[in-house]
Order: sequence, then C-alpha cells, then structure tokens
Amino acid sequence: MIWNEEYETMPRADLRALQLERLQETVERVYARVPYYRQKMEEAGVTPADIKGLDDLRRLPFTTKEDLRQNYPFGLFTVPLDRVVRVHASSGTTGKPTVVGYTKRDIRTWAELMSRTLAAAGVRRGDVVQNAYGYGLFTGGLGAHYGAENLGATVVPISGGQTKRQIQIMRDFGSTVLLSTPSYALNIADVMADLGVDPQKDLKLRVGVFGAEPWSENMREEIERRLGIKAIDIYGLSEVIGPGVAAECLEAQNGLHIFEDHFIPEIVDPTTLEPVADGEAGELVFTTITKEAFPVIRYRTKDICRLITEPCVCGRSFVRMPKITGRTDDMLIIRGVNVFPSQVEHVLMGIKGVEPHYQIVVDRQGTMDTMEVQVEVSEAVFSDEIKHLERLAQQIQRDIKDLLGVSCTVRLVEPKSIQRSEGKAKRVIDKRQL
Ligand code: DLL
Repeated sequence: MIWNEEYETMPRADLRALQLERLQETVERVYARVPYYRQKMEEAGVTPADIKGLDDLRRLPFTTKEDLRQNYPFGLFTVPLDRVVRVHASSGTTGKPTVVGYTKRDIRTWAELMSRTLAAAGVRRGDVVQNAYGYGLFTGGLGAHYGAENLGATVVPISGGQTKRQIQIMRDFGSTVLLSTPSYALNIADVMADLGVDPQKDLKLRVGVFGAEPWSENMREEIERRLGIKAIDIYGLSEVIGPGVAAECLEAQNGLHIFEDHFIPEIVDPTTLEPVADGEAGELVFTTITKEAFPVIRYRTKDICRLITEPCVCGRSFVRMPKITGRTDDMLIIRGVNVFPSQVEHVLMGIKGVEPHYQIVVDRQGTMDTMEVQVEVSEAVFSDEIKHLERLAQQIQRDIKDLLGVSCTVRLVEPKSIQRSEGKAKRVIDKRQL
C-alpha cells in the first residue's frame, strides 16, 4: 500500500522542482545559522545564491562523521536547544558518539516516513507490530514506534532481547509483524526451534521489516523460510534521520525506494569524490532537505551502493537502491586484497549444512595478515565423520579463494557457539587493531 500517493508517486519533473526549492531553503538555513557550515562554504567559494539548480549541489562541501565529532554534541544544530524535543546518538566503534536532534516537526516527518516504510511492507491498521528494535539512544526503536502508531497499527514496544519472552508475547498477542535486525530475527528463529514453536501453526506472523545492518539475499531466504514470512529490507542512518530513509516495497522486493522528497542521494567515487557514471556503485551521500534541527549537507555515509532509476511496478516514482554491499570502513584489507564481510556471507550461505552464524577473525602473524572464518554447521553435520567436516571446510576455503582471491582458514564450529545478536551483529574481529 502507498501511504502518501501525492508524494510517493509524484512525477519526476515535479519532484525535482520540489527538491530544488527545499534544497535552497536548507542551504540558506545552515549558512545563516551554523558557523561551521558557513565557514566550509566560504572555503569552497560557494554561497546559497549559487544554488540555482540541482546540479549545483555538487558545489557544496561534503560533511563527514569527523565533522559531527568536532562539533560534539550540539554544534551543528540549526535551532536553539529549547526547540529540540528529542536527541539520539550512535556510538560507532571509535571516539565520541554522534548526536542528532529533532524538532517537533522533525518528529512528525520521521513518523510519516516510517509510516510510508511500514505501509510499503504491507503493514496496515489492525496489524500487531512487535517492535524488537532497541529503544533508547539508537534510532531504531523509537523511530519505528512513532511510524507504526501514526499508521494506526497496534504497537508492542518490546525492544530487543529477552528472546523467550519475545516468542511468548508473539504467540499470546498474535503479533503479525516483526521489526528487528535481520540477525536478531534469525536468533529468534533458533530459539523458536529449541522451544518447539512452529511459526506456521503457532504464530500469526506475516511480515518482517528488517534493517540496521547488512544482510544478503541468501539470508533473506533463510529468514523467510524459517519464520514463514515475507522479509522486507529497510535502510536508514542516524545522521540522516534514522530508519525511514529508504524502504523496499512488498510488490517488488527489489531495491529500496529512497524518500527523495526529503533526502537527495548521490553516489560518488570514495577516493576522488567525483560523481560516478549512472548506475555505477560508489559511496552513498545524502543531503536532507526538510529537516529543521539537524540538516546535513552531502553527508558521506561510507555505505557502498548504486542507484536504480528504472520505474518500479509498485508505482512509486522514487529511485531505488539495491542492498548495501558493504561499507568503505568495514572493508578488510587482507594481504592487499579488499574483502567485504558480505562477500564471505554470500559464499557461506550458498553451502548446504552451513548455518547463518559466522564471524571473521583477522590477525597478523609477523608481517602476514591472517583471516579465519568461523562458521557454525548444523547438528547433523557437526556429528558427522571428521573427514566429512574436513572436506566441507576445504570446500568453503576454496569457494572463498575463488570468489575473493584470498586464502583463509575455516573453522567449523558447534551449533550455538557463536555469540547471538540482539541488535546489530558483530561479524568481524580485527585483532590487528588491538
Ligand atoms: O541503523 C537506523 C536503522 C534502524 C535502519 C532500524 C533500519 C532499521 P545507525 O545506527 O546510525 O542507524 O546505523 C546506520 O547501518 O550507515 C548502514 O551501514 C547500516 N544499515 C542500516 N540499514 C541497513 C540495511 C540505523 N538495510 C548504518 N542494509 C548505515 C545494510 C544498513 N546496512
């Protein structure tokens, strides 16, 4: 279902006109109110009056996580604190968290975008939405919560964790929709199997709306099969708004529609920072054009993606982004070869007997990088003869070498030995940095 026909199916020419008008307002606003933006624009030799068309966006300086850190905590807000009704923060792996703020209007915008997101996944009034995204400084819980309420669904604000209780509630309340990270959804599926709960018979779950971390198509199939649901991918990041930046539609399940009436996407080459050719992959960059408290100009997400401009069967006119293939900063360089955890996942999920729980451990011996892939195998495989296990490990090793061009060791581990996630899964342990 389309939540907001007027905007979501707007003809492209009208959309572009709206984007330009909103972009101009945003640029004027940050220039007038945030000394940091003004200084960066002055250094780049550009003023708000220079933004005459959408192509002029390229003249504006980029914003990075480092810029946000330097202005910690509230330095990039464009309104006084007494107009900010909510803050969220993302911890990241190093340094200070990045802090983001919302006015009342921003909260309304966010709820509208999350209503669109959920409607695109087929969620409607009357659905019981089990919201297992974490509540707190993380944007997932509250972001999804307001959107689901605004849509008129019945929200169960359970947050992440306490998996047995999740399943009990799912059963007792007749939850029809699950919101969580994909890795937590699989964790829930495992615990259900242990408890002897059969989703088809015992539950009313129909659809899952998953995001906040990368997941492969194979992982999607696994979740759909084990929970007996449709699994929809949603994307967002705190700096831009939280969840509600882009969402897949149930009709096509093929690429996430970017809500372009609020965010302008660009794809740039991460080294030259020049735009890539149409349809090519690069770093995803966003400019927010309706946010009040915390607009961002050309924010570098570090996510690697491309844009699909062909129209979608669902009727939305927004461009789509396929699944994120990796991040510029979780790219591992193993003996000079670029390796993305998602590529390893792709190999693993294609092999029978291998479970969707894995971790990549990178280390250094002398001057040599080493990579060990630890992956769980099914109970049946684990209790198989040792020579079968060895053969399986060798097959995985070979497939990884063929696809990625890098040798690694493979350790098949017992079912349930890799730590389960309740939010974002930790896939890589890089001991070289310790
Ligand atoms: O993860 C917001 C969110 C909450 C999105 C719930 C979807 C659902 P951050 O914690 O700031 O915000 O992390 C943002 O997570 O730059 C991506 O690298 C990654 N990410 C988010 N969604 C996806 C996805 C939330 N669908 C960072 N696929 C982003 C792949 C994703 N990566």
